[in-house]
Formats: sequence, structure tokens, C-alpha cells
Amino acid sequence: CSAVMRRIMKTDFLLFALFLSVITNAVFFYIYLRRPHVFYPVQTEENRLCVYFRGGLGNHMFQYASTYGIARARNMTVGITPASELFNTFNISSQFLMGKQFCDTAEKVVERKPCAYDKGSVHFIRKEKVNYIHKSYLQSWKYFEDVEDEVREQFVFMGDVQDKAHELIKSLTKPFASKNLTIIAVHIRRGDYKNERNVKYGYNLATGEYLSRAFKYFRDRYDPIVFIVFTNPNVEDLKWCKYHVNGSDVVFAPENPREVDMCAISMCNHTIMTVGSFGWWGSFLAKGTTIYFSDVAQNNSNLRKDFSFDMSDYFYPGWIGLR
Ligand SMILES: *[C@@H]1O[C@H](CO)[C@@H](O)[C@H](O)[C@H]1NC(C)=O
Ligand SMILES: *[C@@H]1O[C@H](CO)[C@@H](O)[C@H](O)[C@H]1NC(C)=O
Ligand SMILES: *[C@@H]1O[C@H](CO)[C@@H](O)[C@H](O)[C@H]1NC(C)=O
Ligand SMILES: *[C@@H]1O[C@H](CO)[C@@H](O)[C@H](O)[C@H]1NC(C)=O
Ligand SMILES: *[C@@H]1O[C@H](CO)[C@@H](O)[C@H](O)[C@H]1NC(C)=O
Ligand SMILES: CC(=O)N[C@H]1CO[C@H](CO)[C@@H](O)[C@@H]1O
Repeated sequence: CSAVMRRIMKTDFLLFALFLSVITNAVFFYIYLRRPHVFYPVQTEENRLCVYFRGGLGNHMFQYASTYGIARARNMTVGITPASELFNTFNISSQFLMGKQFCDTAEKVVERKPCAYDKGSVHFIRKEKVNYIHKSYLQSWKYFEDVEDEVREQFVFMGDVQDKAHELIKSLTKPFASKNLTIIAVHIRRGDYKNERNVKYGYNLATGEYLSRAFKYFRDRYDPIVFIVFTNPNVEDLKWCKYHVNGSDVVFAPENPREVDMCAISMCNHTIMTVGSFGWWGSFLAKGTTIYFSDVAQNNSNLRKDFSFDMSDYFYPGWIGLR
């Protein structure tokens, strides 16, 4: 009887040891996933300013460009983890890529206003040999004003994206084939900006009147001309656009990946934008004349407070505001 007992106890002990080792491994694996720096020394990458990516492609571009500008101003090196669609859109140098653990353990910096320039976002108190992460939107051209050429050099679209965008423009403008055609990209964003929460926050949508004024601006100056309209492919927005934008000089771009749309916009001669950072960057990269909707935020709204008093930190110098 006691021999049987002993055998049972031995089996139990083995099972228990196995159980303990599984639990211990699981705990370490969990810590490894959540807090990888526990297993790595942090000191090997110093004075990095990490980019915190959130939002859509346009947001990511502001976050990257501004953090890059701030890092250059503070003698830091930008740090990025490859968790952004920027890397299948642009041929950005991999020299800034680093392990996730460095940015996960970095000290946080935050901005005061997401659509305005703030000195404190650049000249934050910085300890030597410490990595920082800018958890901000940083939507102002002033953050990368001094390194604009470097930013443009990095925002060069991948070869395959360029090919698709080129094909798209070629096919859309074919019926207009004529010498010296001026091509205007029109980016109309409505979709998410229409929802109750955004309207309450203070977002205004571009109106049909704004679009007619913007179209007129270019029609008065260029001939022959063609407008290529880029918009959300949902039924309601398309219907709105087709009602408010008309003429034999207007074509609608079919649905394409976002990076192809932005590349195509950047290849046009001039741009008309409505709201949002996607149109902002398409216009910035196109380097032509840009007409923007100046009434983007309701007066006295929370959104209006996100901008500087005249919104000039946000809209690029030389762009023409209409409403
Ligand atoms: C910038 O950083 C480099 C290396 O981290 C250092 O050698 C250099 O002295 C710094 N320059 C300034 C102006 O702080
Ligand atoms: C990225 O840029 C490098 C250097 O300019 C070039 O050799 C490479 O072909 C580019 N890659 C793509 C995918 O366009
Ligand atoms: C081509 O268009 C540009 C811009 O509208 C204009 O300045 C130029 O005179 C035109 N050239 C010809 C040959 O028509
Ligand atoms: C429009 O842009 C294309 C590509 O950059 C350029 O080749 C063409 O000359 C421009 N057309 C006009 C009328 O400015
Ligand atoms: C909002 O404020 C601007 C500038 O102060 C003014 O021009 C505009 O008329 C105002 N809009 C409304 C709807 O009150
Ligand atoms: C942008 C544009 O040209 N819109 C016009 C579409 O057609 C209506 C009705 O003819 C005009 O009122 C808009 O100005």
C-alpha cells in the first residue's frame, strides 16, 4: 500500500513541477511582451526622440516630419519603430529604425495644442542619455521649417506607388489629351467629419459654395484644365460631390489605396483641399498653388482652441484661404 502511495506522490510531484515551469514561462513571456526592456539594456541607444504614430497617413506624416524637425533642433536622433504605414508609402531611410523596447521605455513629452506651434514642445527640459517620445499630433509646418528639404527628400513615394499614381492620372486625363493641360487635384473629405462627435467638437465641412469659388479661381487662370476629384468612396459622399462639383472639366478618381491617392495628388499641378491632414500633405507635396477651406473650425469651439489665433501655424505660407 505504501509503495502505491509513494508512486502517486511522485507522479503528483512531477505534474506539479511541470505546472510550475509552465506558469513561470508564461509569466516571463508575458513580461517580455509587455515590458521588453526588462530583458534589454536601455543605455545602448541614447538621445533618441521617438515618433508616436496614431491616426491616418496624414497624421503620421505630421508626427514624423515634426518629430524629425524637433530632434534636429535638439541635437537628438529621431527614433522610429516600424509600426507605421509610412514605411510602405515612402522610401524612408532605415537608419532611424530601432527596437520597440527603446521607445516603450522613453520618457513622455506632450504638446499643448495639436494644430499650433508651441515652443515648449521643442525646448522641453531634456536630460542627457535619456530617450524621449513625443506623444503629440504636432500639426504645424513650423516644427520642420528649418529642415523642410530633408523632410521632402524623405517623403519620396515608393517606386510601385509612383507607377500606380502615374497610371491613374494618365488614364483619367486621357480624354483631355492636349498640350499644356493644367491638372488640379481636388481632395474632398467628408465621411468621418460628419459624425456628431466631430461636429460637436467644432469641425465644419467644406461647402458647395466654397468649392465653386475654388474651381472658379483655377478656371479663371488656366486653360485647358482638368479637375480630378478624390473623395471617400461611400455612396453618400459621392452623391454630395457629384451634386456640388460639376462640369465637363471634372473627373472622379476611382477607389485606390490611400498612398496611391496621395501620390497622385502630389503629382498634380495645383490642389484644392477641404479639411484634414491628408489633403494638407498632398498639397504640400504637390508644391503648386493650394486653395484651402479657411472656415474649418466653428468659432469658440474646442477645435478652434487647438489652433493658433489666426491658424497660420497650421496652414502653409502662401496657400490661399477661401470660404
Ligand atoms: C550633439 O550630439 C553629439 C553626439 O551625441 C555631440 O558629440 C555634440 O557635442 C552635440 N552637439 C551639441 C551642440 O550639443
Ligand atoms: C529606395 O531608395 C534607394 C536609394 O535612393 C533606392 O536604391 C531603392 O531602390 C528605393 N526603393 C524603392 C522600393 O523605391
Ligand atoms: C502653358 O501653361 C502655362 C500655365 O498656364 C502658361 O504659363 C504657358 O504660357 C502655357 N504654354 C503654352 C505654350 O501655351
Ligand atoms: C503640370 O505638371 C506636370 C508634372 O509636374 C508638368 O510636366 C507640366 O508642365 C505641368 N503643366 C502645367 C500647365 O504647368
Ligand atoms: C468667426 O470669426 C471670424 C474671425 O473672428 C469671423 O470673420 C467670422 O465671421 C466668424 N464666423 C461666424 C459664423 O460667426
Ligand atoms: C463646383 C461647381 O462648379 N459647382 C456648380 C455645380 O452646378 C451648380 C448648378 O448649376 C452650380 O450652382 C455650382 O456652382
